[in-house]
Amino acid sequence: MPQRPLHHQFPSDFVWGVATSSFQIEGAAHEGGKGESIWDRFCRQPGAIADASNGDIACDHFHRLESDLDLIASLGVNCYRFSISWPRVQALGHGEFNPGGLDFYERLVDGLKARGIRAFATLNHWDLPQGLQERGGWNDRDTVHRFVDYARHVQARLGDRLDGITTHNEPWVVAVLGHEQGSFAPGIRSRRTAAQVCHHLLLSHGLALQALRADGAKARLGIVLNLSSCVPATAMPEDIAAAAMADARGRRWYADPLFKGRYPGEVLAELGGDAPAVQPGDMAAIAQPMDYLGVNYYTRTVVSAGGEAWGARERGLPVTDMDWEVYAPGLTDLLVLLHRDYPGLPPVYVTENGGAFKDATLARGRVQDDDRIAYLREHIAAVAAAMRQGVPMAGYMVWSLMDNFEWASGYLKRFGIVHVDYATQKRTPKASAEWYRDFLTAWRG
Ligand code: GBH
Repeated sequence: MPQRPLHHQFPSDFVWGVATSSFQIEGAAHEGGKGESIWDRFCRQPGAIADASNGDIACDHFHRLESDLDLIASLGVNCYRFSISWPRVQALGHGEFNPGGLDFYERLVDGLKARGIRAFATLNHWDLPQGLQERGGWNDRDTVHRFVDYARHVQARLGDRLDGITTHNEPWVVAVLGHEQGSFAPGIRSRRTAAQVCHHLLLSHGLALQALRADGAKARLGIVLNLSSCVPATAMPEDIAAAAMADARGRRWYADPLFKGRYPGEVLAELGGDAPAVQPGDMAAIAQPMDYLGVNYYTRTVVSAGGEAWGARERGLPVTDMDWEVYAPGLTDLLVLLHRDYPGLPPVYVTENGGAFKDATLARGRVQDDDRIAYLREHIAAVAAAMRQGVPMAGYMVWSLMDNFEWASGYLKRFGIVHVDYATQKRTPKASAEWYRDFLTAWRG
């Protein structure tokens, strides 16, 4: 059956955005009373960041707010997803809130409103105050309560103007990359710590939702998970079982507590003595009803019982500059799976989707990133396909507005639809930005 043009497959109230995070773009790492974050600290660890860079300047967004707001508006999006730097708001993560710590974000939110753009704020996109890390960080249960205080402080100032508040971005990354593999801040390597950190992240999400609602929340409240569709490498029963286990560890470990109030038993069994300490009432707190679920999707995961011997590139599959496979049907599969597994699933936003591509070269003032355009078009079509299968899709946001600090990859990987020349901080919309703008113009009709 022939489909209508892609832009006609989305309702008029669909949310279209671009996304960023504080540490990756703001810079101004030591200004206005901002405290140190665990990422500021981690970047100083030799070998932690591929190009030995840091977030001190990044995209200098903190000093370029007005022109960056105009840049966002020029794309024709109706939503901007950003994150708030906790140590900018409360230097140590405990004690005094920084006077003026939210001024920058108030200017940002007001600037979005003035341009008719929805504001989706994430409270924790990984840049925990170092002052809390010194007290045990996310492994310490007290951090849960510090997070709730911080969330309430943000809502008290900005809640009347925010359309969405996301508690955490990708708890899997914080737990597993930050505390089990140690490749991200704070660089800890302990499966037991990772499991406890994960529980505290989820608990702080639930308790924050309760507190924000008790305070009269106006914004929609939710969480953002990084999810992937897990497929077995072959039809062998061992590979099928391994894929199911990978799905349990990466998806259900997060979504089951949120939507069913329990951790998947097979993962608890696998963790054994490393399973998190859970207090009475924790699981009910985690399972607060949410106004939306945010899903970050980049690639699928091919799983074999013997572990992944071959990467996607070696298998000859199309990959991005991160070596992540380009596989748009995986997004449809994932969304349909979520809808099937969790009856009453709230509206779903794809809160991040995009790719790093080798497009650093500006030829005659242009970046012709056709691979990124194809990636975005295919994945937007995958969202439409999920919608046709009944998944309650509410929005789609491109990662990222502009090239930025790509965590352990430093500035070597470029995810932006806008090119950033770091020497001059000049922003140049890539062909993909023009494509997105034209697509949105057509959608608006
Ligand atoms: C997001 O993390 C972050 O929210 C964002 O800040 C970041 O800039 C962006 O993605 C791009 O990295 O290693 O082949 O198995 C995404 C993290 C990416 C982690 C995909 C799991 C699996 C790919 N996830 N990754 S692979």
